[in-house]
Amino acid sequence: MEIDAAREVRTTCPYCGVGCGVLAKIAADGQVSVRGDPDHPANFGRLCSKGSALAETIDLDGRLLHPEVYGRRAGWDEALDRVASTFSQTIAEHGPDSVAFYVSGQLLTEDYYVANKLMKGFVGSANIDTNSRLCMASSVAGHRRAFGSDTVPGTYEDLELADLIVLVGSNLAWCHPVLYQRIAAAREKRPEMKIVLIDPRRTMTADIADLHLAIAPDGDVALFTGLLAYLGQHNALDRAYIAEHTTGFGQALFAASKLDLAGIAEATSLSEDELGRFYGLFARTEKTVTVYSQGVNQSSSGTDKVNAIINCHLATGRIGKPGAGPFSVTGQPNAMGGREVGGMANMLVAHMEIENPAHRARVRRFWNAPSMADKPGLKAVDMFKAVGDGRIKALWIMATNPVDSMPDADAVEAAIKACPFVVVSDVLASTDTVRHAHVRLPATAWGEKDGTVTNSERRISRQRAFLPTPGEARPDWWIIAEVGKRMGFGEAFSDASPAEIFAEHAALSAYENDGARDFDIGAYAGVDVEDYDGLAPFQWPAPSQSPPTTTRFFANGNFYTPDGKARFIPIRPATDTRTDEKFPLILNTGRVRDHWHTMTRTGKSPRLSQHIAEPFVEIHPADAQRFGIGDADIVRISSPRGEVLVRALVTLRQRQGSLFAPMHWTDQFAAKGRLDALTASLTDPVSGQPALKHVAVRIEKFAAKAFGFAVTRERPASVTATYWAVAKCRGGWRVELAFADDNTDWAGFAASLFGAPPTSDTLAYHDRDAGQHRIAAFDAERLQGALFVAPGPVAVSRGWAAEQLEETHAGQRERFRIVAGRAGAERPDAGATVCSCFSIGANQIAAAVAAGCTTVASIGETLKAGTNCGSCRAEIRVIIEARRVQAAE
Ligand SMILES: Nc1nc2c(c(=O)[nH]1)N[C@H]1C(S)=C(S)[C@@H](COP(=O)(O)OP(=O)(O)OC[C@H]3O[C@@H](n4cnc5c(=O)[nH]c(N)nc54)[C@H](O)[C@@H]3O)O[C@H]1N2
Ligand SMILES: Nc1nc2c(c(=O)[nH]1)N[C@H]1C(S)=C(S)[C@@H](COP(=O)(O)OP(=O)(O)OC[C@H]3O[C@@H](n4cnc5c(=O)[nH]c(N)nc54)[C@H](O)[C@@H]3O)O[C@H]1N2
Ligand code: SF4
Ligand SMILES: [Mo]
Repeated sequence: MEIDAAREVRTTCPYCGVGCGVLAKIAADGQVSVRGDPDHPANFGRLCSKGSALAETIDLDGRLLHPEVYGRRAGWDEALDRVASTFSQTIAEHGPDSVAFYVSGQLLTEDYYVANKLMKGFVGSANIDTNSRLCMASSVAGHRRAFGSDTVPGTYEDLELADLIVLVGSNLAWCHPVLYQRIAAAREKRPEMKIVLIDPRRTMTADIADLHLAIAPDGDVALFTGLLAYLGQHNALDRAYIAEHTTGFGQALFAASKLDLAGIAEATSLSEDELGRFYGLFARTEKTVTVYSQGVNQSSSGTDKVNAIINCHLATGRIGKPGAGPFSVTGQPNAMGGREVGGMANMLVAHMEIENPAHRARVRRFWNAPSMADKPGLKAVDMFKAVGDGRIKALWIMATNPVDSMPDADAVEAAIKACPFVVVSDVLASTDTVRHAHVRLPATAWGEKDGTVTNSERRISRQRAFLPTPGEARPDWWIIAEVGKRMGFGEAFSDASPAEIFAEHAALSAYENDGARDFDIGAYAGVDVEDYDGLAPFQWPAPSQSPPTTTRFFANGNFYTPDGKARFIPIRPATDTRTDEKFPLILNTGRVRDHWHTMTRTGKSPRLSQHIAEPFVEIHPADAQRFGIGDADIVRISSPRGEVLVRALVTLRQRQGSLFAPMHWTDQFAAKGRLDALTASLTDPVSGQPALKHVAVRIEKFAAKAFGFAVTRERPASVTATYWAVAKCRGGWRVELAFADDNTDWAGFAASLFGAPPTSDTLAYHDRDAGQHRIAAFDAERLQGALFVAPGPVAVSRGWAAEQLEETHAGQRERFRIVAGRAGAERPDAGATVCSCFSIGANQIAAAVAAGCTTVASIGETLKAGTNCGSCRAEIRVIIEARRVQAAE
């Protein structure tokens, strides 16, 4: 496409479900810069660390730029014909359920719509499922059980209007940072606003909480059924709302009364006093919003957790009112859009139901579909089992990396490897999933493609292209439509642009609707290319007739059940012990501030890679002692399915008996960091969502003979160490290392790691008795690589070592300083990066505190830290607090 370089293009961030507006600009020299869109109603100009670093992630390094068929470059015609003919042939021989699509909440709505249409209306199977199964499925199921529809009742403004925000299983400070900042700003204006955090770990989000309940893993059902009983006992019910707009209250209350307060205290491992404080606060605060995320959804009781929460809101009539409601926040940029197009195997498009014959008939009419799916398809975990046992013979994966992100990931990888025909559409040439594809299809990436996404508050925004299309990459919707055409469905897949697809999607949402379905954007059914280009962010519902008077749902009932009433779901707390003698600890998994999922994007950014540069596990000091683990040791975590090697981080933020490890590291970035090799395919019985936060494991110290740390100019081609992890830094790469065996040839190892030209000068220091080795190689004045080896975790400053890659080293003195492994006295070690925007480390902040800065604002004035995106403000506050405690001791 033609790109107007002088213009700032209005688009939407491709990361989380907050859905922030972004202004992207290309300067005359081609340099791209981004800033928050001040006019976007999700962020009003703010961006978090990931959004701010978007320009660092759009280079073409590692991109898949041409179609490939069986490992060789092919033209689009050949690749598309091959996909279409193999799918058609498989369907002809084995029936429509022998093929499957596994798609993603990172597809745009238009891509998602076309994929779903092809599978459910034309292939005639519902075997299309999505990574949203791992993410939002329990919320969807809970909404449908209670409301008769998958409706998020509230809006972001409610978070600012609330007097009490309850955050359940959500690390908002790191995972929805701009929402967190909106709450922090609102609370600064209204300090009386209260925040309760319910999370087994003391996360950075605890920084803003008045009360942190370090709940036992999966204690949430007991906690919220207990709350319902408490509301009943303390006359805190909205009896009029219950009578007029709901059914089933009596049974729900009866079920909730199974445990007394002592029983709840035991099931949640919270004290009766803590419970009393939380319950009392909830009971007396009318304007309460309960925000929940993966600590709720990713559980074998996920749907019950959702309904236990919703029950409390229905019982108090706190739903769809300004400042009150249950609020499931979405993870991916288009998790919500995927739900609108019915992207899951048990849904139909436009919030219709696949089990409902009238709905199926309506969609068939609208699409003029030859073979509508007539039953739900396989949900993700079952889908990959069917791939593994040969029932699915052709699989197309789009915009997701299941070899890393599916539970029991080694089994998923084996299934993919065994599948006769695997197609992967991706933007990268090499991911842990792409490596197994028979056909690789190059998709256009963020900044190159056009479409829409829907955020957590049902707001639809445009993603707009501002970069030229690289190589032969094509948008996902085009790729899918071309395959549809080649399978013989030309007429149905003739839409020539995202605008046309969006108009069709909008028309279907209004088709025979008349207020019977929540999702209605009929007002946009007539958009043309020009309207679509200028489309401003809008919230649904947006029906074509009467414009809605409110963007919230259910304040006055009108639920999407046959009788218009909400359903209370009777929920009984149940206990479930997964640990045993062999696997005595519970592994909890999740995210870190500056990485996104399998690091395909954030791993490219030096700024984002510095905050946390290797896979780790958080362990409580008592557990560390029990299992003989020291801080910074390398540890092996094992489950019955697999193992990983990660760095131990001993911390009181972790609960005793539990571990926490992030999901981000893959074979591309670490020797053995694929966390989902450990997780189980145990799922919630209603939603099919896997229980990714509660896995029985054991931990042991990895007996390393030596530890190492290196910086290298080029990315190491291969690393012959038992443990390694690479992270991008400004001048090259940082490499963490540990070795199971004695090594005598450190010079040889260094040479293979650095890949330095033979002309380079090498400087080495060896103290064999002490097990200390340091080797640096220089090419002219530039450092090619430096390796530091020690018998224990290497104590060299990472930031300082990485900086040496960017400096010139003409004199022997500077070169020796590297081999000495010490920053010069005039250059104190900045410490671990806290503020990614300005590269400010923990030691610098601590020094500023020692020099008299006692607030986050004064740190900002002195160091600039925390003054751009603000994502690190919670961490800065923690450092200030820690210093204060030290000073007081
Ligand atoms: N930086 C960053 N942000 C992201 C993403 C990312 O990869 N990186 N991904 C996006 C996506 S797709 C998603 S889905 C969201 C996820 O956003 P979040 O759900 O906020 O993130 P998680 O870290 O997965 O898990 C949240 C918390 O649940 C807690 N938890 C675990 N078990 C329980 C439990 O039994 N009960 C309770 N109450 N809490 C529990 C964990 O300790 C963890 O702190 O983040 C989005 N934003
Ligand atoms: N243990 C554990 N596992 C988890 C979770 C957890 O908390 N714990 N969380 C789960 C959740 S909530 C989620 S959402 C998943 C996320 O897991 P994944 O979806 O597997 O993670 P991503 O790294 O986002 O993968 C996106 C892929 O799409 C590619 N891509 C990017 N843009 C485009 C595009 O425009 N078109 C195409 N075709 N490809 C593109 C990227 O290169 C990348 O390969 O992980 C789940 N797995
Ligand atoms: S909060 Fe951050 S990651 Fe999420 S949409 Fe906004 S800028 Fe992007
Ligand atoms: Mo997610």
